[in-house]
Amino acid sequence: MGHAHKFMTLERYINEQEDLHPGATGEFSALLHDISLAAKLVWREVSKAGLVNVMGSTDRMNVSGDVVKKLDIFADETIFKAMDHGGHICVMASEENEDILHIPDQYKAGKYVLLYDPLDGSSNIDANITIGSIFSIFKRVSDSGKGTLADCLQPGYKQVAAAYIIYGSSTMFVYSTGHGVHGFTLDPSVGEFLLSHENIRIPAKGKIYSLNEGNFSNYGPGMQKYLQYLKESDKATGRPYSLRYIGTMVGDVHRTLLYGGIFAYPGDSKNPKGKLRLMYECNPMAYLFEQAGGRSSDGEKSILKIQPGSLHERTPVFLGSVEDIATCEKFLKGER
Ligand code: AHM
Ligand code: MG
Repeated sequence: MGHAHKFMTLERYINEQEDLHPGATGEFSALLHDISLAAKLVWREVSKAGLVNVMGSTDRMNVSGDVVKKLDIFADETIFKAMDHGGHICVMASEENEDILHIPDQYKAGKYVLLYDPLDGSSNIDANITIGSIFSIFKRVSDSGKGTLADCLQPGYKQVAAAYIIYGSSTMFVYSTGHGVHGFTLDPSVGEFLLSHENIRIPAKGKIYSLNEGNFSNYGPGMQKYLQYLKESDKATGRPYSLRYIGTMVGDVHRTLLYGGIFAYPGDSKNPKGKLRLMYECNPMAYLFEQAGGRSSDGEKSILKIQPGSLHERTPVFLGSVEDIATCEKFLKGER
């Protein structure tokens, strides 16, 4: 036999983590289990995305005669339905919906709050390029009963967990509950997420940058100078950097977390706050980066310090290795 190897399912990992917290009621673990079920349900549809027109359905009906929903709407509804009846959540909010989402009256409201981006990178679906789902979890601040908008509008440092699913060449579940960042890869033949990346640590410095550089002419002078800098040749500082950009935040961020470097969606003259949403995209990813020993920034401070004013607000965002974010911030502040 080769090296000793034990299979660790996501389910078992979550339960063993719970045992480390003597006071735990199991509510939180149940919530995480439900997210992993939601992930599998969405993955099942995502993996068939290209078949919609093959299975004999010009009018967007599938073989069983159901009207086929757009995948992002399907993901949105599936995640809501997977999470609404566990008794652990009091309110949800999703990138696809204007207002907060209440738990149906017949179900118990719990102590957690869930915000999610059901299908990130949806413009990439038809080209069979990596997409993802993103989750942010808070504890409620209201006392009891139905959750409120105030429960949702908490700064990112108050998160108690964050996760993303990447539907890539493999499907992975990456999450943190404040004790490191752990990655699980789906074995589709058994339908289980298996521990593949325990305690992910982002390198202190990378050599890849990732952003939509097509917006270059709209960037401010600091950002432009930084990008010029990354492209200059200098052995000592590992330049030029390589550029990689998928255009799915989950994909670009996942690579950055594993390899290091910087992912950015800066503000520009057309969109001063950039494109990405604080509550569904930036907060959960910032939490994961900081948990993995990396940094998040809005250009000046940690993303996690932003006090949100509304559900769908956007923020410039920089995520990556400690050294790379520090260098970027210096350029943005005009110090270099
Ligand atoms: P979406 O939630 O509508 O898919 O948009 C978010 C996506 C991110 O995944 C990605 O980082 C960004 O938008 C790409 O934007 P752009 O096409 O401007 O580069
Ligand atoms: Mg998105």
